[in-house]
Amino acid sequence: MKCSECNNEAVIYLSYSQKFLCSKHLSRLVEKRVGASIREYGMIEGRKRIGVAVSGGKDSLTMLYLLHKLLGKDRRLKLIAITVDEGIKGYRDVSIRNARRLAKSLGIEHHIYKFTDYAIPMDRLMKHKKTDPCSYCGVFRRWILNKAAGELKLDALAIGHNLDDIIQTFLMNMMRNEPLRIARFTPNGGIIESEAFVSRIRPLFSIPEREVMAYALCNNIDFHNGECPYAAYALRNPVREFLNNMEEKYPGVKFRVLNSYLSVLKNMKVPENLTTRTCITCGGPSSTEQCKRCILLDKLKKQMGH
Ligand code: Q46
Ligand code: ZN
Ligand code: ZN
Repeated sequence: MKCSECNNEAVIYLSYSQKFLCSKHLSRLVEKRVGASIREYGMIEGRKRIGVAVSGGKDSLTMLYLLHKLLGKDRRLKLIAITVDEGIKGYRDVSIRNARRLAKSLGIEHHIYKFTDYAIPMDRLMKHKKTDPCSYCGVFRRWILNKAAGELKLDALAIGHNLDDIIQTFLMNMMRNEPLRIARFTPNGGIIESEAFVSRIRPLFSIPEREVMAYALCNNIDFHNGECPYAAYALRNPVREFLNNMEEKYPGVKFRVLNSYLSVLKNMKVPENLTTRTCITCGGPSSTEQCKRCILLDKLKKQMGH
């Protein structure tokens, strides 16, 4: 098939716009849309030091590549890549190499923060606990990223969530009746996120997963394609499947869900009683006396006999 915009061979068909696109035109579309999202949501306005969370997978490396391409020439800005090493052998140790390679080739400073230093490595933890790895992992990773943001004096932290991730999370938060989480998971920091937490920006929020994948392949981004051995998303998998089936039957449905989500966000009221305190153990921000990471860590250490 030929590209709908030129005579080149097409690499992807976009059913929502009924277009075939070649590598050049797909790249142009993605870059234009990401640039527009960054501007529309003021993701870098007034910010100088932008952290980029890179795991080494396709989304985060595409995000690093794109941010460098779109913003790299702006001398007022500094991009700093951060990888969290959760201590998962055969998975994260491999993907870290991809992250390191790309950061190095783009000339971007790269820092690695390890669970071994601030939490319990996932491989060790999973020898004792067999349930719900991602909830432990998520609490520790969030704490570490916030600590990294403080140490590296970041004004914002870019997270590589694509359109599919965003709408899956939106539906999951509705299914769990977690309206506050909907408010927190925004393209540009959370409307209820306290100032004690670094603002998270999501430059890929309007790019469907398959377009991120196509962009990475077309631009020779050398990403790690493995899956975490503990990826046990009980709810995410059926939600992903449901949305993919809907998109196949009704092209454009994913964008419509995204737009509903953005409208809901605009109309959400900010709760007033969300005060931030200081964790008595680590000194980090917390809504309770001790932060979630420290509570978990104490509990796990006791259970694991430390
Ligand atoms: S690393 Fe950690 Fe993920 Fe593995 S244990 Fe779950 S949250 S799946 S991105
Ligand atoms: Zn073309
Ligand atoms: Zn703490």
